[in-house]
Amino acid sequence: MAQEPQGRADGAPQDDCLFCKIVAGHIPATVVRETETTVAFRDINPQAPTHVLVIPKVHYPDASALAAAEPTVAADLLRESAEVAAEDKLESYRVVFNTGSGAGQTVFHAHAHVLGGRGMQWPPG
Ligand code: IU
Repeated sequence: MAQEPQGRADGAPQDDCLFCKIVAGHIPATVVRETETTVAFRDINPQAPTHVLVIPKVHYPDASALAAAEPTVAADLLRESAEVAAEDKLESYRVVFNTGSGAGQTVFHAHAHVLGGRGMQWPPG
């Protein structure tokens, strides 16, 4: 599991978590979809024409911790990723879960990156 600064993993909102603040509406974001369990918003530093983050409303430090604790919500992230891709009319797209700082994770609230609208390379950098 990725490091979690506050060490909690019960899904409760964290006062110092940027994405919890977006869920609460305390920080603005360009929200494209919202469900009972998830919020999807455009990344502020987009790496592709479509770059949307799909996050759970509950707080877990990464997608693996979310899947272990609340697997149906983890599945919701995948379902919503597909809906984001469909709304942006993407024929192909990439869903990324950076897990741990060594993999590039910088925000320790589970999130899926949905990237599309340009050609993709493999392997990723
Ligand atoms: P990462 O996988 O933890 O590195 O992804 C975090 C993403 O959150 C990253 O792509 C940032 O550009 C994005 N982000 C954002 O959309 N809004 C913010 O206020 C902040 C980061 I801070």
